[in-house]
Amino acid sequence: MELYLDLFSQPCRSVFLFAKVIGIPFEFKRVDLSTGQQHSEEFGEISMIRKVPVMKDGSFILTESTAILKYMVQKYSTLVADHWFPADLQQRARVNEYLSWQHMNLRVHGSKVFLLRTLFPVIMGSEVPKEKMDAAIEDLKQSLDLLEEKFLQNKPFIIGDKISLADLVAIVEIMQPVGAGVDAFEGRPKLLTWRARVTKEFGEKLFDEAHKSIMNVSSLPQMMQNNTELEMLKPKFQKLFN
Ligand SMILES: N[C@@H](CCC(=O)N[C@@H](CS)C(=O)NCC(=O)O)C(=O)O
Repeated sequence: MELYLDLFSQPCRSVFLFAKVIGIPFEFKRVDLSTGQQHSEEFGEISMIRKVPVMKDGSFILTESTAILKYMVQKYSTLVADHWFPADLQQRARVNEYLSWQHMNLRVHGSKVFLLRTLFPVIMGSEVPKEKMDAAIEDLKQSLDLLEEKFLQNKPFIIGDKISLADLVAIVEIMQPVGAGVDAFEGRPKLLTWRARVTKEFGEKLFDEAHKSIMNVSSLPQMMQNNTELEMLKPKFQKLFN
């Protein structure tokens, strides 16, 4: 199995961490988003969506992190403990509920804060307007409130006593604004202890390996300077933050 990844990307980290913690053998194929490798002819042959992660298993190519995670659960069912994606109807539905919710909520809101803090000034050539940053932080706060109050409640993990794909997908998204210097856990003791529990499931070493690049994200604008990718991002940023 080949996994096309860039660990700056949250969905890539979820796929990477899951494969590693379960012990699924794979070849790491780096797609460097900072230099725009997703636009290369070679990657275009792998995925016309031009986003990572992508999984290639023999001649079978799959995009979308949550589809890839579920594929790995089924393909390696003998290795994957049930709690990751429970067979129980309602427990599985809870995981799917979170996976569906997060795309347009925690993911979008955490990503916006991340992009404003890291790339907006270098791409747009100006400081982030205060009202835009305030609005993005407020959206993120609302998503984190929902993660705590609706999904986590007073349970150790989102579906109960054990970790599932939902916790994995949640933590990688929260680490994106954290990497950009916004402490999403501040004033949230419940979320902080949950983070410690989730990290422990993967082991500090593996968790840190996956998050090394995002925790050193301050070097990203410099890496991208004089890079054609910056110009390509400008219209996207104009649309996203108009
Ligand atoms: N819904 C997709 C999202 C994939 C995605 O947005 N990937 C981003 C990195 S986080 C990407 O490859 N962006 C490259 C681009 O937009 O040019 C998933 O869950 O896999």
